[in-house]
Amino acid sequence: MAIVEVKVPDIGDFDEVAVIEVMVKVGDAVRLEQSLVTVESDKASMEIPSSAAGVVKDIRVALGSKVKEGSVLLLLETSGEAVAAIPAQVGLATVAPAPEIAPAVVAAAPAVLAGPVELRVPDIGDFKDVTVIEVFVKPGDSVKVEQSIITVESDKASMEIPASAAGVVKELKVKLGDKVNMGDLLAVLETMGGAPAAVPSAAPTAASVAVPSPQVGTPVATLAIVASVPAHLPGGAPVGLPHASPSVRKFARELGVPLQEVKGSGMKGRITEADVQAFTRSVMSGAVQTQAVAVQSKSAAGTDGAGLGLLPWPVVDFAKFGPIERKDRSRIKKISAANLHRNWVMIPHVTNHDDADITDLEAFRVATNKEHEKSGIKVTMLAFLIKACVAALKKFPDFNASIDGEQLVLKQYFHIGFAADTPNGLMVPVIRDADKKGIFQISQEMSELAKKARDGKLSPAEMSGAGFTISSLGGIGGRYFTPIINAPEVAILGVCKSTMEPVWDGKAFQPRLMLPLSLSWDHRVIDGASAARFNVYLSQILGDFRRILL
Ligand code: CAO
Repeated sequence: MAIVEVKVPDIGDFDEVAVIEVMVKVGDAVRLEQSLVTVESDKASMEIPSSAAGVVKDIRVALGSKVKEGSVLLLLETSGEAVAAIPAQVGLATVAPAPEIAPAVVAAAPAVLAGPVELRVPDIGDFKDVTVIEVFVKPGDSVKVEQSIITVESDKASMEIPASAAGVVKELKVKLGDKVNMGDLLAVLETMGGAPAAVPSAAPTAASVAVPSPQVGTPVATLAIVASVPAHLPGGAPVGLPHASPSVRKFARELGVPLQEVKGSGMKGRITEADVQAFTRSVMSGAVQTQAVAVQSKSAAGTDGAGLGLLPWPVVDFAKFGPIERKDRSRIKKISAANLHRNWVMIPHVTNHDDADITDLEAFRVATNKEHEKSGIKVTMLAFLIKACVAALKKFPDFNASIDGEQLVLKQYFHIGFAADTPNGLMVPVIRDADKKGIFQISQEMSELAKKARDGKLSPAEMSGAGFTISSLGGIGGRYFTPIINAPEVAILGVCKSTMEPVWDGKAFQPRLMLPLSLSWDHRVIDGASAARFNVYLSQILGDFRRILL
């Protein structure tokens, strides 16, 4: 076993190219020469293949990362023989240098005079008989210098050939499917006045980008710009880069169009700009849903993961490994699972943890219960937490809010949900208008609602309308956890078991009863500073309830 760094090979003059696709993830087994990432400049994209076979241990780049020759892409754990082909430290750099794509060469270009100018295929390295797969211009079109006029493609790569002069296309000498070679005439331009600001015909240019040859370890340059992977439709597993030119991909990115969902109408299923526009129109008209939207609207009970581009859920014959028993999941468990799944996937959760000193509050609670023993009402810590949260929600109204399209709905009522563990699963009854109720009333209502929940007798009305929820595991144990927000709420407080801890008072450690708090919040609405302030304020109130009156 050895760890090998896979690096960006010599990619010619392409400096600081962006990673636009990462095709593997940690744990994947990759073959020698398997494409790992796609990088893109403004004119070309290329897949970078693996220099060794092995298992991906660590990925060092992310979408959007800028890389250049020598940048480490990932770490592979290889078996001894797999690395034999290329020494780890060499990575992919055993390739010949490559020149950059240059504008189509102007043959016999007049220096200043207006008149016809021939655009020819520049030096495209070792590429012979490449196919014209896209023609961007037609007679009568005005073209600017550097504007792409055609795309050519070999079996491994495609590249756009830009114009070297500005002018009006007088004659087009190629059509889709033609095979072209260096020096072939592509078009004749009628230039204007002082044009062309041209590249001299003698300019030594080429259009190849170097990547390793299939003969790993042999230093020869071969072009491998764009993978020839056909476009695929929703439902199909993404298998690589959609078949489209860099400019079409750029166009799609600008519009936020998921190119892998666009069906290409060009040659060999190639996606054209018109396909991207047509896809956008169908999404806007509602005729087509993007996969992302489809996932959101699909029943959250879905477990196949395919809509998210994840691996399918593993299907295992558990009985193969030992005795098992199968039992149906309860209706409540299935409903809450579907809701929790949607909330976890759709809400960007963050959880802040803090501790509150409830030494005095707990002493007060115990004394109160003793004093009112005969009332039959047991005052709970959760009742105090509900009141403390109401005070914090008044001070930080964004926590008692919901997203509604472009707007934030700020609630002026204080209905607090609390998670109740029942034999059938999790339920969330709601204490309405908690701001208007005292600790006794809240404790009593909570105990009634919790009983109803356990007996399966809660009405839908008793479970709706909460603006904020508390999930208390204090009666069970644990330190901290990450509660899942109960949509459409934007925050939830998780509470665990309080414990006596030594707390430094500036002079000595004092035994204090500390309550662990875990506040999960929706980062679309709330930011970390507000969450920290909310927790601090809550802790202050729990530390000294008189603060509620301030
Ligand atoms: N720290 C230490 N002790 C605590 C405590 C805390 N934070 N909170 C409660 N306790 C103690 C209580 O004082 C009580 O002790 P006594 O019996 O000696 O008086 C004991 O723990 C049992 O309390 P409880 O949990 O039954 O009662 P509660 O009012 O605190 O909570 C309810 C009621 C309905 C919230 C609770 O029974 C429950 O169902 N909790 C689970 C919630 C849950 O499942 N959350 C996870 C959701 S995400 O999956």
